[in-house]
Amino acid sequence: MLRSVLSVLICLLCPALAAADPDHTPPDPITVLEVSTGKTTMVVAWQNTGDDGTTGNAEAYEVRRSSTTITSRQSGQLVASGPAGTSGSWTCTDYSDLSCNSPFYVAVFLKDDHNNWSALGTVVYAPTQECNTSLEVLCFNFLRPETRESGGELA
Ligand SMILES: [Ca+2]
Repeated sequence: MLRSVLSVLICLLCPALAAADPDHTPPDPITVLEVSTGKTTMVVAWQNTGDDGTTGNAEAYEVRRSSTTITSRQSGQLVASGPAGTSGSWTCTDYSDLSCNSPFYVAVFLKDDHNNWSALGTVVYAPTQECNTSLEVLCFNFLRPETRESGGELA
């Protein structure tokens, strides 16, 4: 009798025990990051890490941009956010209406479903092109050599 009562109590504690041991492992930093620019446009593409390091799938991304270098998640301006792609997949975002011939630094961060944010990864310096060019860029025609080799697609 006592044993069965104890086992019921233990089972009742199971969810509480699980909740007491939340996920403390953030996604790995985004280090595979490619940025290209046109006169007033920018393409930011990155390879997603995971929920725990590179394992599992992260929940959401943030693209941060600044005219000076980015040293932490808070030091860049939030310019885009959305659901993270699966681990190892690429996500591409693009931007328009930027000032030509202007300095931009870009970094991407991922968070998991326990609000653990990835540390700072690669920061890319990507100034927009000269004002006398007509070159513009879009995710649509941003194809990476490694994606073509693997047959993968942009997320
Ligand atoms: Ca995690």
